[in-house]
Amino acid sequence: MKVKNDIIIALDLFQMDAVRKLLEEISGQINTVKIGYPLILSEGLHSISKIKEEYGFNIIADFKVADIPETNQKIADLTFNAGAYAIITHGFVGKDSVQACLDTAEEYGRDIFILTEMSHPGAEQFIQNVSLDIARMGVDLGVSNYVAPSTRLDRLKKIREIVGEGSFIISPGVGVQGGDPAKTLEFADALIVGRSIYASDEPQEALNSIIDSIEL
Ligand code: OMP
Repeated sequence: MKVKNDIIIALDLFQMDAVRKLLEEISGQINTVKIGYPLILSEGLHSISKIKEEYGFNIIADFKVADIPETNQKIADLTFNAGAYAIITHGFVGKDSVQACLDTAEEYGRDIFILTEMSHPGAEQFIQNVSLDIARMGVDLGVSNYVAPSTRLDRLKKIREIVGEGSFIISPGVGVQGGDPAKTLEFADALIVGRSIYASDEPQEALNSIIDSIEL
């Protein structure tokens, strides 16, 4: 997967009009977006197909899938059928649930990302205790894409060591949550950035300044 400028935009907006307004400004500098519950619950699953048709981006569906295998399979099937390039799945539910997403991805020739440790403070309460095991499970299952936090670089580094240089790590938490773009890219392959760009009065400038800070 090649992410242009190493930046994935999190489109946590409620309306396609707002998405289009944002993308009109920045679409030349990105090729990958992440779409999650805010847009899908507001505008429907077909927002994936619409954005794909209109912009040709790779779309990562952030559904943090965390159910029994049979339900995970249904969710993944709908998501890939809508045109998503990849789906983000939780790992704490165990290997059979992850395997269901992986099998469905393989049927479509697509990918999954396993969410290891989350970026918010509350992640220290529960998921941090098992996040390295989640990464190890992903390696055992042959998964090569992971989500890991930019807000705790020591943890991101450990997760990189477990999944290896050949795996692809995308990292949320840059900007508003406190993560540093350049330092994060010492361990991750691409950044997930939401509010720092879409909530800015000048999204293009906000994106440029992140790109500049990475290139320094
Ligand atoms: P900003 O904090 O606005 O840049 O957005 C971060 C994006 O990454 C949001 O879409 C979050 O839902 C998502 N995210 C996290 O912030 N932390 C995580 O641990 C995992 C994710 C994710 O799976 O994308």
